Amino acid sequence: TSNNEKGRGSFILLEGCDRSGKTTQAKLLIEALKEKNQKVEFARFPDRTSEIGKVIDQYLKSSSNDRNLRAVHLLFTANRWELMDGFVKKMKEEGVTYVIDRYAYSGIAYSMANGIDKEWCQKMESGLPKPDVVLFLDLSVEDASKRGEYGLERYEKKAFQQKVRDNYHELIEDNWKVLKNNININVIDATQTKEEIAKQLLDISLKTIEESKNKPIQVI
Ligand code: 2DT
Repeated sequence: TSNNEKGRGSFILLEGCDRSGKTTQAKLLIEALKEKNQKVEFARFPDRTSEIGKVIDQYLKSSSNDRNLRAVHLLFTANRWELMDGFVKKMKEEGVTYVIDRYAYSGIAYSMANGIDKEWCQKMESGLPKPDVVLFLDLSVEDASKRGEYGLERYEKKAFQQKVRDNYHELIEDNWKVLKNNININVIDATQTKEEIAKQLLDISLKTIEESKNKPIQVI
């Protein structure tokens, strides 16, 4: 429940592979929601500014393979746990809606691509706040790679991205049943124009804000 007379804000999550347009669309969505007089803030995971985030940043930028990949998964997870309390407080007390770029589903899809089993990954995410809606920007690796060179970070390679995309699709197919509660997920065709995508995301987000304002925040 909420201390805010207008109800709580929503947790809107953007997910997808590298180059699927998440960051661009997050920015557009925030501008559009502000125009509709919504209180809205942007966040992203990993958040590289915290102490844990700095370690993650080093990992992503290095090419050495001497790290234990479960320990790496736990760093990303810890980064969510350390920040979500503050976000939930603002959603409840100030009615702020969060548009978040990546979360636990990136965590699971990328760690699975590193060979870690799905069930182990999901256990580490269990109990985190659940997004009110997931907007999955779906783009083939072929189309994504046409958007220009991948960057230089560790996971920005075609073969790895293909595994990540397959994992996302596996997770979507069982409706992320691997997670305790079903997820409200929308698969968005990311080959559409920027404007078409932005309009769909805005419509779904406004509906979500309306529907969740008087409902408690659930956990995954
Ligand atoms: P950005 O390019 O969006 O900064 O992401 N990743 C992300 C994981 O492996 N696990 C996670 O839990 C999260 C949130 C995806 C940097 C890379 O980090 C990956 C790409």
